[in-house]
Amino acid sequence: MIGSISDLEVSRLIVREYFDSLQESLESDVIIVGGGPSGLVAGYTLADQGKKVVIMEKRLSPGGGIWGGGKGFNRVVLEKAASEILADIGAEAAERDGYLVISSVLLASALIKRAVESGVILLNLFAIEDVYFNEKRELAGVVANDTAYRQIGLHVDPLTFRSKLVMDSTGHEAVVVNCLARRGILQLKGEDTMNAQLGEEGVIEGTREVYPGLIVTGMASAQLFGTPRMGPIFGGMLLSGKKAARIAMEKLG
Ligand code: 48F
Repeated sequence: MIGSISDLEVSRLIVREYFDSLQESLESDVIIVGGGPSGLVAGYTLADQGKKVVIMEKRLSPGGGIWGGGKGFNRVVLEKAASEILADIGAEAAERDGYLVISSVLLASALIKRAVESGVILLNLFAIEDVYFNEKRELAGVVANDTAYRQIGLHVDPLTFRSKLVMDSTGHEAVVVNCLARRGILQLKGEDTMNAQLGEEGVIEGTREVYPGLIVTGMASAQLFGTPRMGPIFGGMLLSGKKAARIAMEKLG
């Protein structure tokens, strides 16, 4: 027997639980814009160390470019350097010809599960459209709207969320970096042509604080610094998330 159900109580539980965590998310240590591989790894690594982290993802499902594997074939490849991260998230990969190969569905879902269970507040259907500067002109938050309003072109004003640090983890779109670039604060080079070796090295190297309060991760760093794209190899993205979390911890103390 499933027991007796009150439709109203179902609605009440959803509204109460959701708005409690929305209220919590208004002020945090780190807002990570984009729930792809680099953002998810950075998120749970910081939350594990007691930081209050909010990940804002414009789509319904976090996971970014992982789901699509290569050309929609649902497998991704990682360098062995990422094996500790895979063990930590409980996702087993097969070792093949010196690389790790894993189902893209397993990798995406294991990263999402790990992030949510670490205490990250994950807000999906949140599209970041601008940034917030404090009086010292440091980046200190983001301006978020509902993905659906943006898609249908409704004029609805966004809300502001404050944080000590912001990460641009929006991949190829480099949304936060573009907010600064269109004001002439940062110069965007645009990612270079495909080369997995140089691309992976470039992404890790380019993961850093690029403006007071702003750390770039993953492909957003390639967009900013003009390093190559790399296709469906993901070790660099996971390690970029780890590096970003290390930089954030140094800044937050
Ligand atoms: O693109 P994405 O997976 O970022 P990443 O961590 O990883 C890149 C790889 O997936 C792949 C690659 C691998 O070798 O080249 O591309 O750098 O995830 C970025 C996430 O940001 C979300 C987007 O939906 C995706 O899930 N996003 C993009 N724009 C916004 C956003 C926005 N305005 N607001 C919130 N989220």
